[in-house]
Amino acid sequence: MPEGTQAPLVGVVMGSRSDWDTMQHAVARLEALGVPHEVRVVSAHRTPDVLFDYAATAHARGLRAIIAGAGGAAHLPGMLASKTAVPVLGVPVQSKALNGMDSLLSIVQMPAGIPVGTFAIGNAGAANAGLFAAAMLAHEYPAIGAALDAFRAKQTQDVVDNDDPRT
Ligand code: RP5
Repeated sequence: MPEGTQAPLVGVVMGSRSDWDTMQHAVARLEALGVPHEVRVVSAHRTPDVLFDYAATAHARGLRAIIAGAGGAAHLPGMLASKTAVPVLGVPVQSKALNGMDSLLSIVQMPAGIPVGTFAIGNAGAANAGLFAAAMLAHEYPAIGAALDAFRAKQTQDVVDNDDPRT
């Protein structure tokens, strides 16, 4: 669903434009499942005031989840979670220097009281964050639930139909 045709339910944010190669996989899943969403660059370090405003207004704007991707000193997901009770799904971007271990540990080691749901490093984490956000919405939005069920059924069938790795 293209941005702007319906009020976004999921915000996809990332610390830098350089994170898009990874975060596009979250957006692709949301688009495929018809989840209204928006996409923004919001940096914890370069635009902290934008981060605070994004988090402070997220609930009132109707966001039900925020998918936040960042790399290196990946403070974006945790800082968003510190400013809003809207669930934050953190995606560790695979950094060049440390292969994303820095990103993963920065996102996952939150203090008790401020939860961030942390996903795998890189493309798989981004894709799964998109699927997870859709699952969070599936009960309340049956069309999203049906799209998710269809995706999973097709995924399963594709494996069954291609079970000989030599062909
Ligand atoms: C983080 O620093 C971003 O999330 C990105 O993964 C990393 C590098 O950013 P750039 O220098 O490529 O803009 O804040």
